[in-house]
Amino acid sequence: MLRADALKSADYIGKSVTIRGWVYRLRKQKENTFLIVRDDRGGVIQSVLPTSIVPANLTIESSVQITGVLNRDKRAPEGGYEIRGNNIKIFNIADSDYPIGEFQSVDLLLDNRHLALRARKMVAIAKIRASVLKLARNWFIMNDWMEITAPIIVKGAVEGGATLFKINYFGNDYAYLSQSAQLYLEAMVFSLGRVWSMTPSFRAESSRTVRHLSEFTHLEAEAPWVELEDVLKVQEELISEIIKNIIVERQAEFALLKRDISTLDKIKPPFERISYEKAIDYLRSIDFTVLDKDGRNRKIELGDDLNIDSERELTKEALQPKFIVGYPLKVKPFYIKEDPQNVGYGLAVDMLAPDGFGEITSGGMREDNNQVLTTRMQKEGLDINNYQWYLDLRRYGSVPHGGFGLGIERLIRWIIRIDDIKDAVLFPRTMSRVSP
Ligand code: AMO
Repeated sequence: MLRADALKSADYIGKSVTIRGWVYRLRKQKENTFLIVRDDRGGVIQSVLPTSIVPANLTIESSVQITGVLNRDKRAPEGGYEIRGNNIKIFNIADSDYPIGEFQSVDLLLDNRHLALRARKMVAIAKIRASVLKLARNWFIMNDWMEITAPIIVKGAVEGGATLFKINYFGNDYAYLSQSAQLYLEAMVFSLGRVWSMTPSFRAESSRTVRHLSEFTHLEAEAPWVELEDVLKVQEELISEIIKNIIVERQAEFALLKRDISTLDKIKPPFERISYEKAIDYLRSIDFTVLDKDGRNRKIELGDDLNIDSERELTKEALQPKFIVGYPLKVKPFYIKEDPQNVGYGLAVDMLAPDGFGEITSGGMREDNNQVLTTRMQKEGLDINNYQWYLDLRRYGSVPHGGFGLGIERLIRWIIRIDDIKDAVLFPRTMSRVSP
């Protein structure tokens, strides 16, 4: 059985066709009933049926199958095709109190996410998301990277203790939900070479922002015998390839979302690289201020981390993503390798998306000296006992290696220009939401 978009073709005019789906719009008149059906991929088509064969209690979101003759009628919404129905089969008459209407509060839509996801805007986002995942996977397959699956239940922090979700592990023991697969990817470069993974990562983010989720889809990659520049190249090629293909593959969805893709069209490697120090110089030149620990505003200075506001300043007029290279070690986790040419700074890089969207990836070269690693872990308050296996990686045949992590929802948020990251995921998890 064909879906709505495939049916809307000159080939089927005058022929008997059948469509299956849900009642999307319903207008009953004395003689005729106009019924728009939404199929199981969000496509819609109008049908007109004699009111006499339509059940009197038919409601929005009832599931139906309609058979009739396809007609071309310019007045028909959604493309000028219409099914002149002569048969309607009912699978389920929906309760008449369907909670989603045209104008609803954000909270009501989130409370009813399982239903709100049927909206055409949400279907379009879900399809773009599916394509992003597929295109990313394709890129890694085409470039001879090996996919691995790292554990979600882990014993150690990767991105600092503050955002760990602790879980009870069989009564006497505890574990955490993984913040990043990175340490496991590092373990696998010794036997599989270039490796990557796509797993959920969890962060107990206690701040409510438009770019933080407590559960997000994390694409991570790690490779042996690379230098920092190689890590940048992989990222810019991956991102450019995803964008080049998605604007073709999902043209209709971008149009439905009214997303102008002409700027995405221009995304091509190489992306600009600027040093962290230059970024701070620029921010100081425009008198950019940050909130100090004591709550006072002061001018940003060398050593400060970049935040959502400074990243916006750095990218608000950019057309391409930008790499910021060489962050101070003190704002990066224990595993980042110190730059031998620039003491106190790391071989670390973040990619910032244009138009003020900010950080979408983070990565770098990995520290391979166990003494240095141990000291830095202790400084972060981590229990070394949980990292002995990780230190083994440096004891037995360590090689220079590096990688990065990409937040899939951050990427989607930028590509579609979604204000709130919650709309880049089907069932968002945040500080205030774990259901539905
Ligand atoms: P980081 O913690 O910067 O680095 O995460 C990598 C990327 O993941 C995304 N991200 C998030 N997305 C949504 N909600 C969140 N709460 C969230 N936190 C992070 C961002 C970010 O750039 N292991 C390191 C990276 C590495 O060096 O390989 C890591 O996890 O897009």
